[in-house]
Amino acid sequence: MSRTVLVLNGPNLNMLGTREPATYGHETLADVCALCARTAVEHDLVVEFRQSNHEGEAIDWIHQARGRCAAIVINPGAWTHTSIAIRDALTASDVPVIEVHISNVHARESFRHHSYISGMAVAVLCGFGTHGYRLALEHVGHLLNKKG
Ligand code: CA2
Repeated sequence: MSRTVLVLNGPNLNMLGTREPATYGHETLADVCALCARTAVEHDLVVEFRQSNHEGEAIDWIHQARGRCAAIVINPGAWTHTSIAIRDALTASDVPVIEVHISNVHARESFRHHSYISGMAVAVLCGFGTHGYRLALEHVGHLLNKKG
């Protein structure tokens, strides 16, 4: 059984740690990648860490996870609130999805309150900062260990 997890980050998340520290903290995306790599080792997972500003590229990566990845951990960034295409790709992948947001989107502007992804995700984490990525991967480990 695969223990590979696609950790996919959407648009502008490459800017993490460079602006808006009050909302997103000081850690860079490279720091988040390192956090995911450490967590993967602890839970015997293999992480493929990716970021794209291009929706079609992200959709291709999601399609490629089908039949290959045990889970997709996704911070869809602003696509959360706009993209039926990302949701459809995630559904078509037939891979369990955990949605992660660094900030608490429900405490922010009303346009961030709706997610096209949450309705098809097995779990949603928001407001835990970058620690949310660790929590998501720990949950993947837990789910896989349960399956045996
Ligand atoms: O809280 C999150 O993780 C979000 O997914 C981040 C998205 C936002 O559109 C969602 O509503 C919530 C934005 C990502 C942009 O990240 C930046 C980080 C630093 C500087 C500029 C952008």
